[in-house]
Formats: sequence, structure tokens, C-alpha cells
Amino acid sequence: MVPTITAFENSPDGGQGHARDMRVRWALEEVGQPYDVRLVSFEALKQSPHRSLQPFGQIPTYQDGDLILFESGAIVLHIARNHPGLLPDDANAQARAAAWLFCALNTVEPPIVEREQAPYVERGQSWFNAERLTFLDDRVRIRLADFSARLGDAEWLEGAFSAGDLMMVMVLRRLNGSGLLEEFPNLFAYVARGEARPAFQRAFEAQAAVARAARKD
Ligand code: GTB
Repeated sequence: MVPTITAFENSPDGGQGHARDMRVRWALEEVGQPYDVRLVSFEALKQSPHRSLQPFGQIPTYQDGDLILFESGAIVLHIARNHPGLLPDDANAQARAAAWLFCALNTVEPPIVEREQAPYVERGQSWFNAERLTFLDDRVRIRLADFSARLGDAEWLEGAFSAGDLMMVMVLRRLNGSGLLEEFPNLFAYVARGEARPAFQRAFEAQAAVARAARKD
């Protein structure tokens, strides 16, 4: 029996790999765990069968036997804890890798999402103007500058590639096309290293194939 995850039937990003099923796909590919994908329409997301898996009517979910999980971070950590390949052997290093995963989600991602969403969430509001956009860019820059200083010349955060790197790369690549990552060459290279991993490529291609199929419908 293989785990089943859920993903958008028709992702708004058209296959750029920004929807959060990509994190789970990548983790499963890294550890070599085959999986099934159940595609969900926007309408079905908000109906009770899906809400019984995900209370907020969102993707991704993860089902493996009796275990039903939501929250991409919890799912990636579960995969990492149950398969070799995404956590260091040393217990303290494992804890630090998990801390980086939470850091990606709780410290780095929020200003990136706020910046990304402002143009459509705040459009039409009196305060939404060029100054507000600069302010949001600068809030992202603060996080990038601190993380850049910490990463330095390291290839990955805890020696070998870990679930912490996976989540950090996924969060940072949301800035692709913004020009902000390029201001921090070590972060730009870090994201490129993550995206070059064969497991990332397989996961990316799988979700891009879904988007291509949706375009043909
Ligand atoms: N904290 C949860 C987790 O990490 O699992 C958040 C899950 C979440 O935000 N899911 C989004 C969702 O289902 C999809 S990933 N949204 C539907 C809804 O809330 O009704 C967020 C996302 C969506 C689209 C893009 N994009 O097009 O670029 C990027 C990210």
C-alpha cells in the first residue's frame, strides 16, 4: 500500500511548483517512496469529504493506512522521520534540521507570502501603493539578509541535504522572478542547488504534467 496525497486538479500557478503538494512530492521522491495522487477541484476542496481530511479545505493531505495528515510541514517531517534520507543520523543534528523546517515555515515564509499576496488581496485599498510594496520587499530582504549571513558558503544547513533544506528551498523559490533572491547570490545558488536535485526534478515534472493535462481540458 502506498500513501496517497492530494493536489490541485488545476493549480493556479499553472505548474510552477509553488502549490504545497510540491513539498510533499519532493520529500517522497527524495526517500524513494512511491505515492498516489488524488486531484481535487476547488469546489470539492471545501466540501465535507475533503474537510474531514483537511479542516481548512486545502491541499495537501497525506493518507497512509490509518494515518491522515494535513499541514505540509507535518507531512514532510513525518516522511523524513520514517524513511532514511532526509534527516541526519545524530539526534541533535536531527533536531536542528527540524528547527530549520519550522524556521522556513514560521520565520521566512510569512513575509514572502504577504508580499506575494498584497497585489491581489490589498488591491483597491487606500494604503496599497508603491510605498507599501517597497515596505513588503524590505521585510523580505531582512529575512533574506539574516539567512544569507547564516548560510554563508555552506552547501546545506546541517551537513547533508535535509528536510530543513527542502522546506527552505521551497519557501525561497516562491521569490523566483521577483529579483529579490538575486540580491543574495548564496541564496540564489542554494535554491538552484535544491532545484537541480533529481528528486526535485521528478516531483516538479509530476506536478507540471497535471497542469499540462488541465490546460488540455
Ligand atoms: N499551512 C498549510 C500547509 O502548509 O499545508 C497551507 C495549505 C495551503 O495553503 N494550501 C493551499 C490551498 O489549498 C494551496 S498551497 N488553497 C486553497 C484554499 O485555501 O482554498 C498555496 C499556494 C497556492 C497557489 C500558489 N500559486 O498559484 O502560486 C502558491 C501557493
